[in-house]
Amino acid sequence: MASLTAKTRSLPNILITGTPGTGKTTTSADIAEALNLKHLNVGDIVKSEKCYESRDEEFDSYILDDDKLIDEMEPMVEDGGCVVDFHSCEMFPERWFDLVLVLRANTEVLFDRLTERNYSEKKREENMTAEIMQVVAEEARESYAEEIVHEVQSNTVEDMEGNVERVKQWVAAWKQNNP
Ligand code: DAT
Repeated sequence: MASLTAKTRSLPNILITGTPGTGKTTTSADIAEALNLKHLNVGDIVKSEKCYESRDEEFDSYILDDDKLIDEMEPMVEDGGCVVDFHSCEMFPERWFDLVLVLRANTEVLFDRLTERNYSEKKREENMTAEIMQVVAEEARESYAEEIVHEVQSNTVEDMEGNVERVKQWVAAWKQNNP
């Protein structure tokens, strides 16, 4: 059976992406709770379903098995209603998502969050450089239609509340347009 597309999903799928520490998991959990959607933490799926080829000790990260990950996730997302939370976005099929939010954080804010998380200096530097270079934002713009990608600030609690509110309004509009 062909996969469902935006036209046949009864609820939208939302991708929350950004450099580690920008607030994806916290924001995704809030959105899922506020809208009664399913929060899919892709990092957890990668580990629990072993969707990796190997582990990169130096960077304390996994080398993904993209095909396995997509196969595992396809049935989870096909009916819609998912908030997908991951620090990368280019491996997902474009048709999965109706909205892509790229969370951004200032350098000092990210430094503090990653330090609190006990990241090694190397991993912290790598992620801060990625944020400064806008790696995830570029990746999102290259992978999805321009009009569905929104870059938003995630430095403060007020930012986060505003982002959740914005998604609530967007979902309400989506429902009206996709009765
Ligand atoms: P990510 O999933 O992107 O790695 P997270 O949701 O785990 O990030 O957040 C990292 C830490 O920063 C966590 O302690 C919650 C805090 N945080 C995230 N977004 C925030 C925001 N907009 N304002 C204040 N604190 C935030």
